[in-house]
Amino acid sequence: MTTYDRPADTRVVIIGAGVVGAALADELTARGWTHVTVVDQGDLPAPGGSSSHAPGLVFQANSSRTMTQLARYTVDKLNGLDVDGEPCFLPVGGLEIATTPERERELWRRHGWLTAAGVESRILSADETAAAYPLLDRGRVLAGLSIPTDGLAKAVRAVDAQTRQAAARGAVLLPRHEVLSITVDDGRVSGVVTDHGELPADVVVCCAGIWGPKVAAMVGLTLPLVPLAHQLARTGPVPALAGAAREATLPILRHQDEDLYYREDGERLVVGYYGHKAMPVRAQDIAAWSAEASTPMPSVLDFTPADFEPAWAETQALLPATRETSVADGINGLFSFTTDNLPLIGESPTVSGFWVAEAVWVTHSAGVGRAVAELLVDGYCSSFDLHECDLNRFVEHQLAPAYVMARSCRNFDEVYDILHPLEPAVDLRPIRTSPFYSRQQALGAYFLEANGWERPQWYDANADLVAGRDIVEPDAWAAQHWSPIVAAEAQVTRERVAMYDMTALMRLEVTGPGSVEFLQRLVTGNVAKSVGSVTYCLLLDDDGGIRSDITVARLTADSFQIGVNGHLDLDWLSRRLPADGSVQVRDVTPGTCCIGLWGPRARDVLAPLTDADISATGLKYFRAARFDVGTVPVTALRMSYVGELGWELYTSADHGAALWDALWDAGQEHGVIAAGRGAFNSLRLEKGYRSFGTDMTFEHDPYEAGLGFAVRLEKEEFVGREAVAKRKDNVGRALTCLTLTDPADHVLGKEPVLAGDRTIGYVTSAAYGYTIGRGVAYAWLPVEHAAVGTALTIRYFDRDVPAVVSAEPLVDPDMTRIRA
Ligand code: FAD
Ligand code: THG
Repeated sequence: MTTYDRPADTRVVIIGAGVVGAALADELTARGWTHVTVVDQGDLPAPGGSSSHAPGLVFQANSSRTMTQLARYTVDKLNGLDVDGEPCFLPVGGLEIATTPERERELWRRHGWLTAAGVESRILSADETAAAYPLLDRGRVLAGLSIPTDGLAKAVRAVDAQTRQAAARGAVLLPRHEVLSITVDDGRVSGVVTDHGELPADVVVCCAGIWGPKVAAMVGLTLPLVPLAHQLARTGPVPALAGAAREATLPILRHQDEDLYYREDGERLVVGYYGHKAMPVRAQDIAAWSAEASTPMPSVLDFTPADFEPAWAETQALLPATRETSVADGINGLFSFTTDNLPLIGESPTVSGFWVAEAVWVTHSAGVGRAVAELLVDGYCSSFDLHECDLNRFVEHQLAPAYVMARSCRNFDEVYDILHPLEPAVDLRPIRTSPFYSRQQALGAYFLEANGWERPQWYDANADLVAGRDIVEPDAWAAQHWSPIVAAEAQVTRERVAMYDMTALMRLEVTGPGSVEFLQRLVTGNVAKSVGSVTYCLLLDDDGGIRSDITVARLTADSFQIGVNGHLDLDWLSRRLPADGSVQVRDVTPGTCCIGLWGPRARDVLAPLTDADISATGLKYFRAARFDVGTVPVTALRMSYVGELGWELYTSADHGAALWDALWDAGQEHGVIAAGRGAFNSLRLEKGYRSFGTDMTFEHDPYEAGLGFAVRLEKEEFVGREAVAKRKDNVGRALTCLTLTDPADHVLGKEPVLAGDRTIGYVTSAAYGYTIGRGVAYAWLPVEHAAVGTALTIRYFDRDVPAVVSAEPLVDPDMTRIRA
C-alpha cells in the first residue's frame, strides 16, 4: 500500500539560495520536478548567508554514519561540478592532527568511523604528518589522520553551478525577493508572500539557514537551532607560501586539541577558531540583506580580536612560519547549531507542505539536497538513513528556548572535544524525573540522561554485590561511565530479581472506535486480537524500511497502549490519523511511570502483593492485564527486554513511589535489587533484542534485521507490505551476532568489522555479556560472512579484536526462563 502520491508538477518554492537551497533545486529538477522556484532576499550567487563566506572545508569524519554519507555524496557531486571551467571542489585532502595522547587515540576512533562508512583514511606517524603538512612544527605533533578525499568546497560556486543547472531545467530563480509571510489554507501551505507579490505553492521548503527560525515562525513552527558567531581570520602573506600559484595545495588541517582549523588561500592562511565563548544571536535580530547596507552580508558580524588572541598564539606555535606574518582581517560569521549537532530535515507536524532543511553545513549540503528531493518525490529517502536528522525527533521540552539555547551553546563549546558515547549532558539537569527519583538517589544511582529523564546507569548501593564475582575490568576508554557494579547487577538479574526504571520508554495511547482498523493499516503484525493481547511488530516506510519496532497492547476493545522508540513514532501515527476523528493518539509517558520487575524470582515478589492470577497460565507471556499491587492500580505487560521472567508494571505518576516501595519491601526476602541501564543493555544484547536507531533504522528491512517473524504478510494491507514482500527473498546483508573471542576484550559500537584486511561491515551496538563471560557485538555484515562460526576481527582503536559469528540468542534460546 502506497500512502504517498505527489505529482511532478507540484509547485515548490524554496526559500533561500545558499548551498542547501541550491542543491535541493538541482536535485528536484533532476528528478523531473520543474515547477520549482528559488527565492532569496539577496543577490545570486552570493546572497549574503553563511554560504557566501564559508571557507568550505569538507571533513567527512563524523560519529554519525549518516553525516559521513551525506558528506561523501557532497564530495562526489561537487567534484563533478564547475562554473565556466572553474571547479566547485579542490581535492586537497584532509589532515587531522594529534598533539596529545588522548587525541592520538581519538584519531584511531575517527579512522574507525570513516572505515566503517566506506571512506578511505590512514593514520600517519609524526614524521608522516609533518611531511604531509610542512608548515607544522614536527616537535608538537604525535600523529595524524589523513583523509585523501576531503577537501575544499567552493560554496559560492556550488550555489552558482547548482542553481544554473536547475534553471536550465526550468526552475525560476528570484533574487532580491524577501519572503514576508506564508499563506496557509486549511492546514496546508498555498503560497509564499514576498515583497514583490505572492507565489503560489503546494510545497514550501525553508532553506533559510540562520534565518530559519524566523521563516518557520511564519507558520507557527519552532525550529530548535541557534545562530552562533564563529571566528574566521586571514593572515597576511606567509613567506613560506610565497609564490603560491594555486588557491590551495596543502590538505585542510584540523588541530582539534586547540579548537582550530586551517586552509590555504594563496599566500595566506585562513584560520577558523571555536575556542572562544559561544556568541549566540537571535534569528529575529539578524538583518535582512540590503543593497544599501555598508556590508551586504548580514551573516557577518564584526571581528572581535581579543577573542582570537589565544588562537593566534597557538597558531604561531604550531605553524612557526606564521610568526613572520600577522592577522590581516577576520569576521565573526554566523551559522546554525542545534541541540544534538544534527540537521533539521522534514515536514512541519501541523502545516502540511511546509518543509525545512536547516542547520546544514556546506559539507553535507549536496547530500541533504538529494535527501530532501527523495523525500518530496518518493515519500521516503532511499539514499540516506535520516532518522537522526528528522525535524520531528524532539519531545516538548527539547523545543523550549532555554533548552535550545543551553544545549546548542554547549555543543559549540564541545565541538572538537573527545566525547565518550555515554557522555551525559551537564546543563539544565535534571529536566525530567520519574516518581522513583528520590528512592534512586538514596540508593546512590549514577544517573545518565535519556530523552530528558534522569535514568540510573547503576546503583552504588549494589557495590557489595561485586565481591566474589569474576569481573573483567575494561580499558580506560570503555571504563568511562562504567562500574563493576554493572556486571553484578546484570548477574543478579539472572540469578534473582531486579527492578528497572522503564519510565523513559515512551508510550502512546491509541483510542477510539477506529483504533483497530487504523493500527492494522500501519503495523506489520495482527493487532485485531483479544483484549489483553500484546503484539510485537514494526512500522514500515513505503519502501519497506523499518520506521520503528513497537509493542501494541490491547487494553479494551477500543484502546491500545503502544510502547514506542521516540517522538518520531508519535509523529508517524499522528500524521496518519483518519480525518473523521474516529481515532486519537496521545503521549501518556509524562504522568505515568513503569517498573520492569524481572528475574527468576519476580513472581515470588509480585504474587503476594495482588489477588490477580499471575501464574504462567493466569497471565501468559505477551499478555496484558490490569490489577492492583497493594493500593496501586497497574497495567502489567508480561514481557521482558532483558529476557527474564517478569512484567512491565505501569501506573500513574502519583502511585509511582508506592509501587516502588511495595515491590522493594516485598522483594527483600528474595534478594531484590534496583538495577540500571548498564546491566539492561548487556542483558538485552545477550537475549538478541534489537534496539531501533542503533541496530536497525529506516535503511534496513525486517528480514535483514532478523525481524521477519514480526511481519504477517498474509494479513490485510499495511504500509510497506508490498515492498517487504519483494525484499523478503532478496537479503544480501544481515544484522549478525558476534562474540569476542578473548574474554578480556571490549568494544563499544560503531567499529569496522574486517575479514582479513578487508572491511566488510560495522558494529551497531555492543556490550559485555556478563552471563556468557565475553563481549557481544551486533554488526551489519554481508550474508556470505554471517554464517555461524565465521572468524572475523573488529577494529577497536588501533587493535584488531578477534570475534566469531555466534548463534543467537546467546541466552535462553528455548525461552524456558522467560516463559517460566
Ligand atoms: P545560507 O547560506 O545562510 O542560505 C540561506 C539563504 O536564505 C540566505 O541566502 C538568505 O538570504 C536566505 N533567506 C533567509 N531568509 C529569507 C527570507 N525571509 N526571504 C528570502 N530569502 C531569505 N561549513 C562547512 O561545511 N565547512 C566550513 O569550513 C564551514 N566554515 C564556516 C565558517 C564560518 C565563519 C561560518 C559562518 C560558517 C561555516 N560553515 C562551514 C557553515 C556553513 O557555511 C553553513 O552551515 C551553510 O553555508 C549553510 O547553508 P544554507 O544554505 O543552509 O544557509
Ligand atoms: N517494552 C515495551 N515496548 C517497547 C519496548 C519494550 N517498544 C519499543 C522497544 N522496546 C521495542 N523492542 C522490543 C524488542 C523485543 C521485544 C519487545 C520489544 C520482545 N521480543 C520477543 C522476542 O523476540 O522473543 C517477541 C516475541 C513475540 O513476538 O511473541 O519481547 O521494551 N512495552
